Amino acid sequence: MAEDDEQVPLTGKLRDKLVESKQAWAREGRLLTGTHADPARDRLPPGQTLVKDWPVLDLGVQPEVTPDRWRLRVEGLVQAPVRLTLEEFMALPQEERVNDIHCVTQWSRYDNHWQGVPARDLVALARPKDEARFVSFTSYDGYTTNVPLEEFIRDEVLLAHSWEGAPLTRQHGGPVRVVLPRLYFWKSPKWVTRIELLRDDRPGFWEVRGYHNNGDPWLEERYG
Ligand SMILES: Nc1nc2c(c(=O)[nH]1)N[C@H]1C(S)=C(S)[C@@H](COP(=O)(O)O)O[C@H]1N2
Ligand SMILES: [Mo]
Repeated sequence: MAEDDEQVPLTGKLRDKLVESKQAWAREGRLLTGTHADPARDRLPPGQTLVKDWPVLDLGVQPEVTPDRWRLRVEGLVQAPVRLTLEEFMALPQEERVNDIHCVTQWSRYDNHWQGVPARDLVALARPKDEARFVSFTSYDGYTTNVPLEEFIRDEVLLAHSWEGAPLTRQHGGPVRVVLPRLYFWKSPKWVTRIELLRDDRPGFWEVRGYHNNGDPWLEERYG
C-alpha cells in the first residue's frame, strides 16, 4: 500500500533559528558543569533543573498523524519485519512505566506515568538477526535519532501512547512515541513510524549537529 511506503523527508518548515541556536549551544559547550553524578544516589543529573510542567520541544513541525494513517514498522536486520496499524499496536500486551525525563536543554521532570508496548516485545516480534547492533528511528516530521539496540531493549523503554492516563497529545508525539528515559530526551522520538535495526550506527538529526552520540545525562554527555 502506498501509505505504508510513505517517505518522511524533513519538511522545509523547520524552525531554522531554533536549530541554529541549539547547534551553537553544542559548539560552545553551553550548560556543561563538568561533573558526573551517580544515578544510584542522585536523582537529578548534573546541570539539570526540575520542572513541574512538561515543556514541548521539537523542530517546529508537529505532524497530524490521524489514527487510521499511523503505521509502525520494525525492519532492517530482522527475520520478520513488522508493520502495524494503530489498532494492531493497541492489541499487543500493554504495560505501564513510571520514570523521569531529562532534556539536554536542562529541564527534568519526575514521575511520568506512561502506558504502551515495551520496546523489547516489539523487537522480539521482529526477531533481530545476530548482526543487529544499532537502532535508527524515523518520525513523521522527518526527525531521526539513534541508540544501541541494547539501550532500546532495556526493560524501562516503551512505545508509549498514553501519559498520566490520557492519550498522548499531538504536541508530545501522539499517537505513539518512544520513551527511553535513561538517555537525554532527544533520544525519545515523537510521532515515531520506523524502527530500523542496523549493523552500523547511523547518527540522527541532533547527533550530526554537535550533540553526543550516546547522550547519558549522568555522564553529562550533552555534546560530542
Ligand atoms: N519526532 C521528533 N521527536 C523528537 C523531537 C523532534 O523534534 N521530533 N525532539 C526531541 C527533543 S530535542 C526532545 S527534548 C523531546 C521533547 O519531547 P516533548 O516535546 O514531549 O517534551 O522530543 C524529542 N523527540
Ligand atoms: Mo531536547
